[in-house]
Amino acid sequence: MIHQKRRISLLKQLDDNAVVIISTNPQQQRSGDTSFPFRPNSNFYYLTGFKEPEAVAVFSNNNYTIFLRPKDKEREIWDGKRLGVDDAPKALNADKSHSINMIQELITDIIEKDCAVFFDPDSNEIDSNISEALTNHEFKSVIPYINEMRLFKDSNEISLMKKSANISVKAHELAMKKTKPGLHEYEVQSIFDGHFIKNNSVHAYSPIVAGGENACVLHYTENNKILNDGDLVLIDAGCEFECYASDITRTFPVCGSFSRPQKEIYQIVLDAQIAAINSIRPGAKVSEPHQITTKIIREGLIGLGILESDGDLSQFFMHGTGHWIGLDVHDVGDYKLKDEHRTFQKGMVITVEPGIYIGNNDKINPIYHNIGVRIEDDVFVTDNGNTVLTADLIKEITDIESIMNN
Ligand SMILES: [Mn+2]
Repeated sequence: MIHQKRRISLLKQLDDNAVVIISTNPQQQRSGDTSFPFRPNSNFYYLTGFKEPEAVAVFSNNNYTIFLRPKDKEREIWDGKRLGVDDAPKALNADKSHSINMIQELITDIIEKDCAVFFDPDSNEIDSNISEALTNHEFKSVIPYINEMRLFKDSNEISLMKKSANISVKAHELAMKKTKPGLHEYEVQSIFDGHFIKNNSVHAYSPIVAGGENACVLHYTENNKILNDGDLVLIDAGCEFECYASDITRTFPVCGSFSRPQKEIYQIVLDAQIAAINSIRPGAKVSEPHQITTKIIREGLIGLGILESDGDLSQFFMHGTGHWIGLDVHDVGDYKLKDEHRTFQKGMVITVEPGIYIGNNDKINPIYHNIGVRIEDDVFVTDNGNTVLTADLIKEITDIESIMNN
């Protein structure tokens, strides 16, 4: 029912004669005859709830037709069961269903001549076949409308995101407890792999397990070095549960105790992160968290003599403070409306993830070298403020040291 509600609410925003065509992702080949695990297109899944590959949904104010793979006894023995054409209308709340192989022949019957066709311009080749059959129609992008809808999470989505967050929280907690000097980064990653699979989820993005200087490579995913005593480890990992992402970063000492310089840097990032989270409420500008983190991190680094008072902060903090999260880890939705930063509103979910990264910079006191810290949580905007979906995961220095040493 939730998907039908979304289709209706999308159509309400479009022309009366609108027809929406939206298709799912193709199966991606990995190597030889093996494929990557299939993940549906987020927009298609959002509007249909259907998880099989090779499907196209076509809907208007008076019809919802789904094209999908027909039943195939032999293929189903190899690849698994298919919903099939006969069972699709009931299962998906559609008026009609047809084999995907019929789409070119049938699409012109479904879409009348005077319809405005709303589609995803970035979608796959099924759509280009369709557009060839519909040369006389007006085409418009449906994406801005869907993006705006997806930005505001409904209660169904929030409960899935909470579940996703809980799984990731638990995995990070296990990693804190099990990390010790001498382990490889991938051995720590395997804690996440195992915990995610055990909870019917997958990684929402390539996990980062970065010891010491590797933390200063922002998208480090090799995860193949040894974790050394005295270093920090930065872990950016989150699962996807029922297609909903969580995104958490924690940084902690491999040996279980922060050194003084590590503490100093960590505390600045933590103070910045908490202050930024506290600024998130309906009506606040979405640019506010980043303004707060840059101010606190700048002052903190100046206080430690790492940054000069007019110095360039971007050498130590070179990324934004957060992003929308939902069906995609970097979720859709505009941050600006008419060139102006928009304000937070109930239902939005954003990450807050400031960081400080100090490599082997000759100009900086060596006690701070190879320290990379990022702390990230997922924040849901409520009526009066916010709820941190990942709040159960500790991040205070004393809490981290105590969980690691007990
Ligand atoms: Mn993130």
